[in-house]
Amino acid sequence: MKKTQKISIILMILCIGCMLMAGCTGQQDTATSQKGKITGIEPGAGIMQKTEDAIRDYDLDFTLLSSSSAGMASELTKAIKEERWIVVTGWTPHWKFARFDLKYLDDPKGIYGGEEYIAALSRTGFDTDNPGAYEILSRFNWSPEEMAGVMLAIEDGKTPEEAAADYISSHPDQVKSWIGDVSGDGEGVAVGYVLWDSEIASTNVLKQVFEQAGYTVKLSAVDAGPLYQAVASGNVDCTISSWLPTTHSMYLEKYHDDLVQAGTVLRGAKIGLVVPEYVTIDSIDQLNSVADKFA
Ligand code: PBE
Repeated sequence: MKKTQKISIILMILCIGCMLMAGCTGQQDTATSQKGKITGIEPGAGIMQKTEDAIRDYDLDFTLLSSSSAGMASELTKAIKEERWIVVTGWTPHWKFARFDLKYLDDPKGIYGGEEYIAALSRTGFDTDNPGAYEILSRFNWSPEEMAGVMLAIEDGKTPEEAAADYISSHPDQVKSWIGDVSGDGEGVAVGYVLWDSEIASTNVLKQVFEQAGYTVKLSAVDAGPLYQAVASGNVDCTISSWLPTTHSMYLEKYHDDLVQAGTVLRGAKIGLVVPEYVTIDSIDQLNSVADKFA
């Protein structure tokens, strides 16, 4: 064989080898590009940042899609109708647990914390500027079931105002225990909140409690980051959209010097990754083995 022939044969073998390898990695690419999707909510929500941490710490082959609370809920509803696998950023209280059979995936690394509570936060100086309103804010508290009931009424078609008014008229003793002998005389209270289903429910109830006590209430809906900033800078008086100790740890770290924790609105809250019951895994660390089912 001539030297040139030998070289061309070697080149051919090399080429075939390369093509085979490319074919293989090509296949691998399709496998790894079948990344799973986690259906999320607004980027500023604490649960979104915790989910980025979970993707990193569990080394998940998943992408987090941002959406809105309402968008997440409608994706979940659609998937369940079609019995498709879906994993969403979920939290309790939420009407979805009354509507569907769902479960939290176990979180052995504890990224999402344990039991959460919802805090009432005020700007510094609100207690002395408006002691009556501060008193109501610090006494306002209810159970996860009570909050979920108002959320479900809204999901079933009532406006937040109607659902809050129904709640208030059917819980006169509880409302009396929040108001006590405070009387507002038309004084203004600026309340900030985020448009999460849970906070739409609670903030509308609080608004009507303040109004029943004689205050004039201005609600402002903003994202979580701007909300903490607004309370810390005194642009709003208070909020009951604060989930602690884990969900909003990043915001509390940043603003805690300029915020007052006025009270505890609710105990027994929770955040995490939520799937329908028919999804056959139970833990976040099993997600990678079925990533393609969530693609
Ligand atoms: N949530 C509802 C919020 C707090 C309330 C769980 C979506 C969050 O993740 O920041």
